Amino acid sequence: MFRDRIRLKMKAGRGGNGKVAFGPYHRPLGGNGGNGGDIYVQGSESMYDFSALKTEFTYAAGDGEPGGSNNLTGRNGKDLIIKVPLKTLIYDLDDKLVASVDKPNVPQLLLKGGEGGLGNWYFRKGGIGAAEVSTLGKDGESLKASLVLELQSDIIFIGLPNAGKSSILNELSNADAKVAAYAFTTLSPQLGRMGDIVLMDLPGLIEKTSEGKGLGTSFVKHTKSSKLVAHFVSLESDDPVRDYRLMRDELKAIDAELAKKPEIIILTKTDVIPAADIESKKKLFKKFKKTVTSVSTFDFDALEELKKVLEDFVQKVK
Ligand SMILES: Nc1nc2c(ncn2[C@@H]2O[C@H](COP(=O)(O)OP(=O)(O)OP(=O)(O)O)[C@@H](O)[C@H]2O)c(=O)[nH]1
Ligand SMILES: [Mg+2]
Repeated sequence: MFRDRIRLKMKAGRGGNGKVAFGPYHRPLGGNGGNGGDIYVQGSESMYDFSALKTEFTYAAGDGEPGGSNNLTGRNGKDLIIKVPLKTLIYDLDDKLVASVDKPNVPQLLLKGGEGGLGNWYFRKGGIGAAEVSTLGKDGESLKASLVLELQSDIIFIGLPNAGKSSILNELSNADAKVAAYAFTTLSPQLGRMGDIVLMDLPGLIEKTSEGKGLGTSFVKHTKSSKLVAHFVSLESDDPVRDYRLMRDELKAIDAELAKKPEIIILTKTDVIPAADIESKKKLFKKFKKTVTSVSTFDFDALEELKKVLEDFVQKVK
């Protein structure tokens, strides 16, 4: 199941205790404890949601080892790196933003491990009595956090259910999204990579999505980073222009920012109408003053052309 919001418990390692030990002639020789391990978060480009993370367990870094005799310092606890999808926002329980992970493969320190305690060797100059002294390792930082995902993409696919969005995503990218001849096949955002460009296929929108019909608007947060909207309209419809207008109105009602993004209109399933009619269908959309292109999953030339159009479009708005 797609998860774009989870709670996680995390705890950095505790410092190891300082040691009280003696060498010959009662010389203090206890070492310091090792430091507790830190917790890092790191963005991963191969994760698209939080389903790989475990909510029922505490993510813990290793504790530091206690100090040893002969003034040996204990080993530091092992650091822990938690991988998260991009972009992940991490909040504490007071809803304060603690970290934002928006770069891949760079570990970001989130929680610091506790310092190790001091052994009695450290206190050797303290005079009588001090020789018996050592301190305890400190607790590592801990956090009960909410993680919120904002998926990153360059182009978002929108349109009515069944318009052919996922089919085209699969043709243009490395994605393997589910395709079927019924509405709401796609239940969560699907990402695919077309060269450097990230495409995001969204569940189909319908009239009154903004009022909670269909799959609702919970995905809107994932559209923020997108530069472009690819609006899919199926030529199977008896009135593609009406479908287009309906969706535009709906987009405005769902999110003003989303509706303002530059848009390209993609007429799909050209194979279901006579080839001679394609141009006239495109002309119907001229009044919207947007780039209009057409495609069919059965037309390899058109798919290649669509790829180019999308690449140029991203280039232009960059
Ligand atoms: N004839 C024809 N059928 C197509 C074409 N593209 C997609 N289809 C079919 O249309 C149906 C819907 O395709 P999807 O890609 O699942 O559509 P979608 O827009 O992702 O649908 P939702 O996820 O429900 O919003 C499937 O049965 C596809 O096989 C096309 O170019 N020509
Ligand atoms: Mg789909």
